[in-house]
Amino acid sequence: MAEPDETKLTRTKRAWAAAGRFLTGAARDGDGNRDGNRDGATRLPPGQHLVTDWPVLDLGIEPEIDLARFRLEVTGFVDTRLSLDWPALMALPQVARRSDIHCVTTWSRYDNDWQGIAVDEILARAGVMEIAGHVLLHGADGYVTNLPLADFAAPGALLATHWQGAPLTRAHGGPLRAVVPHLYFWKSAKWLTRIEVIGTDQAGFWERNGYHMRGDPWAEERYG
Ligand SMILES: Nc1nc2c(c(=O)[nH]1)N[C@H]1C(S)=C(S)[C@@H](COP(=O)(O)O)O[C@H]1N2
Ligand SMILES: [Mo]
Repeated sequence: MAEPDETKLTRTKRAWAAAGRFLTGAARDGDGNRDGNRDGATRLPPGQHLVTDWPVLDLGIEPEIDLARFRLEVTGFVDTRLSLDWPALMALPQVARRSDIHCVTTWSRYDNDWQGIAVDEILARAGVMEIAGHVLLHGADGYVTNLPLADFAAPGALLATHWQGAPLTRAHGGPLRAVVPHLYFWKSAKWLTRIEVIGTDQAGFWERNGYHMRGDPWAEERYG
């Protein structure tokens, strides 16, 4: 990273820390870790059952994304619009995170090992404006989902490229998907191509069709 970006990144992160921006408590997963993993007897949210396979759920269009043409756009209420190609994305710091999946259709899957890029790495590079409060995540299949910025930038969330050590398959949203493990899985957009930073909340696809605007599995925020 060039020096001006480093400076901006540092400045943005410091400003967020000072404002306690992503430490509101709103993104808590139940045990206060905000890592998407509740511990012990309460690890399984109410109304959920465990599975060991990984079901595929989407609207039926599974776009094939050529890495040579891949772009991740960051638009809306940001200081600098980003359009990152695959090498630019890979040049960002990579993280590994383990978390549980909770789907609103009642299945949960424990201990998913993800690799990818921490959300705040991306947001800090774009510079989120003061008026920003939410994001819309856009998938290449036309899917859209909304979530509060604080949930999207929570410590357990990432933009995932790998699952259990292997590149994400196309069916599971490869090459890049959001993973926001402390919310129901419909918030984790597959085939992620655009992060649109917005002010007040706007409903995405499922949210317009009766699903909850936030989707906290421990509060059973299934339907809105
Ligand atoms: N782009 C896109 N992302 C999406 C969806 C979709 O249809 N398109 N479905 C959502 C829903 S409802 C769920 S439960 C999860 C399923 O992810 P999986 O197929 O990897 O289990 O993806 C979410 N992300
Ligand atoms: Mo879902």
